[in-house]
Amino acid sequence: MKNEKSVVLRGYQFSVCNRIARVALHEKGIPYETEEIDPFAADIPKDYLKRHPFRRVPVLSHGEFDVYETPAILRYIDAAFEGPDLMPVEAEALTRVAQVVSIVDSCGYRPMVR
Ligand SMILES: N[C@@H](CCC(=O)N[C@@H](CS)C(=O)NCC(=O)O)C(=O)O
Repeated sequence: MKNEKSVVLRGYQFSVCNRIARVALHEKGIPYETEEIDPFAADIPKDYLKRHPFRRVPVLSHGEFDVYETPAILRYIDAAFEGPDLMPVEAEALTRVAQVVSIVDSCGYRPMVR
């Protein structure tokens, strides 16, 4: 790791987005803590809603830095920490990754998850 600030992933055990962030953290070899947040609960903790005003999961915190939206979380994990690169550098491969992520976001999430 480039620095030793604590890493906390706040998410929901059944969330595919949370799982994606966990896979990225494991691939990079980043030690982290977790906090269970049920985004469907009526009583989501107020301090969580300061980190994610849209009441979704996950949120990654690294020291004082909070980020939500899974693609942004993955971008941060890849850029801020040492370890194997999560994204290819070659233009066509990088573009295919973006295409597949977009397809799954646009067309896969609802039928496969909801
Ligand atoms: N675009 C967001 C989507 C986050 C999202 O929708 N997460 C789901 C769990 S996978 C959630 O919190 N759902 C709660 C709800 O729909 O109220 C991201 O990429 O992180």
